[in-house]
Amino acid sequence: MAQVLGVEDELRQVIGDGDTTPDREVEGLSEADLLRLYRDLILLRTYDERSVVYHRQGRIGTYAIFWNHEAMQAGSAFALERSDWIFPSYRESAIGLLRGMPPSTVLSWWRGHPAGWWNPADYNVASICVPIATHIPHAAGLAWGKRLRGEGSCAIAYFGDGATSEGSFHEGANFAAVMRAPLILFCNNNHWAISTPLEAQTKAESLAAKAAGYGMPGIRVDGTDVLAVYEATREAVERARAGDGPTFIEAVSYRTAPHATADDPKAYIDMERVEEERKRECVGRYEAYLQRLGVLSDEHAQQVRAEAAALMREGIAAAEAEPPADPALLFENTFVDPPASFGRDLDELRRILG
Ligand SMILES: Cc1ncc(C[n+]2csc(CCOP(=O)(O)OP(=O)(O)O)c2C)c(N)n1
Ligand SMILES: [Mg+2]
Repeated sequence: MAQVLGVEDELRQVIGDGDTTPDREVEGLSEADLLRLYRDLILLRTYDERSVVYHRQGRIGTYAIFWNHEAMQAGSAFALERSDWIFPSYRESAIGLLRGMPPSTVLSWWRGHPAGWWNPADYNVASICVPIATHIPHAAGLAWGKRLRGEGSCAIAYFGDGATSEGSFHEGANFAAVMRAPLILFCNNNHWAISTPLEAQTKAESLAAKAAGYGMPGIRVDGTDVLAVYEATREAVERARAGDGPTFIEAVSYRTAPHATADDPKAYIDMERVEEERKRECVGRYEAYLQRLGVLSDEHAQQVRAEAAALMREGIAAAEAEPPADPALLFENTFVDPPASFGRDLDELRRILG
């Protein structure tokens, strides 16, 4: 008989509210670690806020905003080793920055320029996945491969609440569990799949509850609490490395920005709830926690922000300095014997582009 593993209903939290809910501390994190995590959060926040500006200025194309998702991304990535693999969705487009990828690479991706393509093996970060959930079987396969080779590393796949309704999610989760693949299934539950609310997405009591059906543990964590996310992911990583298979993490938040720059959520979202959620956004919460601990000075915070802003300025300048891409790229590597029409189409494209 397959064993049904525990699923948690409680939302795990570490950061209190500075009032009635006390702060906890995460065992094993030094002050230097806490500040490194702060830097990661600020890097992502700065990337996101600058990207929205660059979009408005016409310097990048459509962009999937991740404002208030930074804690999920930075907290979970912090629990990984460099040898562990990251499979991002479009919502985690800039997660490579945490592995030393230059901002210009990610900005180029959003500019639709080939300079935005990277070799996944350089960072152990897979390509940004736009077709919902299709990277989950890829991540499960890579993780299984790591297990077969006895490498001791693991993989994490990021996806949203909407992705849990896709066949690829089911296939990847089931396969990972059956093969005891060292995989972390990290679900960013921001309550919306564009304009589809969570209530219309599933009848399950929680998304973590789905883990029971695959015979893996399910953890629910406050997605705006970077330390709770870190702690939960660290547990899942330990489980994976010990050969105990995958874990499903449901990180709960509420989407406080449009789905992407092409979306107007006022047409469907409860804007009062958005305002409430923005008050407890993840970067401010962590800053307040560090200040209560006496770990973060105003000067240090300013310095970290200034460094991130400078990186972004360099990043957009480098992305814009790329020479235009060769339009032939659109036609190459599709067919061994390209149809004759491709040649005519390419000539036409060159004529249009001047
Ligand atoms: C297979 C597939 N179907 C539909 C879409 C169009 N689409 C883009 S984003 C999105 C919503 C996904 O919501 P969720 O999984 O909750 O992730 P979030 O955007 O909230 O991070 C949809 C349906 C797509 N990209 N891929
Ligand atoms: Mg969502």
